[in-house]
Amino acid sequence: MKSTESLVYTNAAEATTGIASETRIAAYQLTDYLEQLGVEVVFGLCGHTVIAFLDALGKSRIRFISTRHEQIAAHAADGYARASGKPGVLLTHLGPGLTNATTGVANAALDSIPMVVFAGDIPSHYYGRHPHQEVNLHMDADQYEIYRPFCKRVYRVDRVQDFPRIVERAFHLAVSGRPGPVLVDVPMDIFSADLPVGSFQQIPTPVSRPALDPAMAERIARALSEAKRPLLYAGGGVLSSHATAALQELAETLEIPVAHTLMGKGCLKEDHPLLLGMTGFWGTPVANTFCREADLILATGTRLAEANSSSWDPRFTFSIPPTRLIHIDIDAAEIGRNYPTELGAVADAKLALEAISEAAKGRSHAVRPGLRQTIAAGRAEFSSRWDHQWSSDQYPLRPERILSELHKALPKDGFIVTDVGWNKNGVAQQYPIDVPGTFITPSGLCTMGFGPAAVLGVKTAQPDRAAVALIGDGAFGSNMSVVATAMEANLPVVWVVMDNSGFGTIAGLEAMHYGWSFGCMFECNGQPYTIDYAAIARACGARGVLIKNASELGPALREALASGLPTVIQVPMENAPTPTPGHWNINDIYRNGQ
Ligand SMILES: Cc1ncc(C[n+]2csc(CCOP(=O)(O)OP(=O)(O)O)c2C)c(N)n1
Repeated sequence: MKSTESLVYTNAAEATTGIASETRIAAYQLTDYLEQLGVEVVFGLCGHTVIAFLDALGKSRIRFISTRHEQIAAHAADGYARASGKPGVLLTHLGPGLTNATTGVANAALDSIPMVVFAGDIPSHYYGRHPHQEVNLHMDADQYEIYRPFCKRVYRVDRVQDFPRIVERAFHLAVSGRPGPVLVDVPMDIFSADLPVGSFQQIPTPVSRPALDPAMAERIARALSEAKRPLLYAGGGVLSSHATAALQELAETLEIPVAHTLMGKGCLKEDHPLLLGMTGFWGTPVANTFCREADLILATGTRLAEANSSSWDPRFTFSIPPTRLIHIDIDAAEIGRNYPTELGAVADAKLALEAISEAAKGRSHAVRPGLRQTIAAGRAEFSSRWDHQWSSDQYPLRPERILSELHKALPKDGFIVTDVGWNKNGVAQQYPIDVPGTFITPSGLCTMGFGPAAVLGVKTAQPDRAAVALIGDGAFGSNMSVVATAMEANLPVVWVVMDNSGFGTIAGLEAMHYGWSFGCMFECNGQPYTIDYAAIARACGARGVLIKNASELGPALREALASGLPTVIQVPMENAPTPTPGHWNINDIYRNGQ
């Protein structure tokens, strides 16, 4: 670690005016401040607009993880935030750097992940002259506006005096209320400008989370205790606010079954007798049925999104009304948006569920004979449709066999990071998650390319725990430079590439409606085109293993996890769809014209 003390010097202008205040270049004061905030890592990619900041970072205690594409850096910062509980920090160049990162930042935004994005910008004295690499065809000096639709706030720092306040605001906003990304767009001359020493002083104020008022907690507890068929519905907010223990207590106190969203997976241990599973298109039949037949649902930390709600079609998942809905969320905008809601409350999920659970103690509830047996039977019936595949010796492998080998090899507290495709849907539906927060997946934006990159951030945050990215070959192929970054940053992650030589999920969807998979499979001269991903990994200096027989996968996974080196395990796999017990309205829209 190099000292930054030598960088403190007296501003020349002030020296001539005789004012003795010391100044120091903003970029160095910024990194000191980030250290003070507890920032331990910045993910990013360089450009001429940010090298002043890079110099300061290099001389600080903060780690800089340099990726080969800004989208990777953004997903890695997102994964870091999910696994650490702290905001991810991203650094990008202007123009193409800023636009490359948009997908990753938007993905974080739609999953309510806290992130602060520092983007270099053109020198402020060139506003209006359309300098090198500026996006400016609509308005002068407004490229930061590209981030407006998905950031909680976009700041451009026009005066160096405002820099400390804006950075403090960015960290405050990223983590408070409904978390999300905030952009701090920094004209490159601002990084290099002088500021009085000590300008970055204000630390974001600790903000208490909104609680549920006791009268409301009593009212909700009473409504749940009096309902005939109540149901607790848990979203990602239950996990991010660490409300799983409170959820379990409430469920057990009033003997209420629990269903969850994609991001709510892990809200109860997989073998909990009141756990129904995920709802929606890729959910489980028993979860959909219980939701549809409930007379009262308490939904917490969810936006009742389309995929989890079977496109809001009352025949499949939720039938509200006649089901009554009570909805608790940190964001008032989510309440009442998709369903008529009897009662809404803006509150932190943990505080709310704790209060309701407390208010529920000692209350009687309707007797529901056979509830646990009905749940167990429903779950067993569904798993009987596919659990024989968990031991299938077929080659190319059945996807379920890949899940079973992963489940055996991965420690319980290991992370399973998915992408989109069979991996996300199959894990959400069929893979037992017992430790909350170990399932990391892109939900809102469902970005192909998330998993291979996010796992880098997960491992950075939790270096002592295993981190496996279970991803399709489409996702891995979209940006294979993650392997180079893992090597450079010494991140021994494992990518399990489920290789079906195509964008399998979409190929299957097209085949179902149109009888072929035009534009979805990987082909060269009309023949299936496969890539030796394992060889690519080896070319990067990492480990690469091609699975040639189903029995090789278990040992390969264990070796990879023990190796201490980044490893790509390429698993040829049948393109078999996940069951879809719910509904997705797209299937009503396709029309075949031939
Ligand atoms: C960036 C992006 N582009 C396109 C899509 C649409 N999409 C959804 S699933 C999918 C296929 C993913 O293929 P692969 O990673 O091989 O997984 P598989 O479906 O074969 O399991 C695509 C292209 C997306 N979600 N994200």
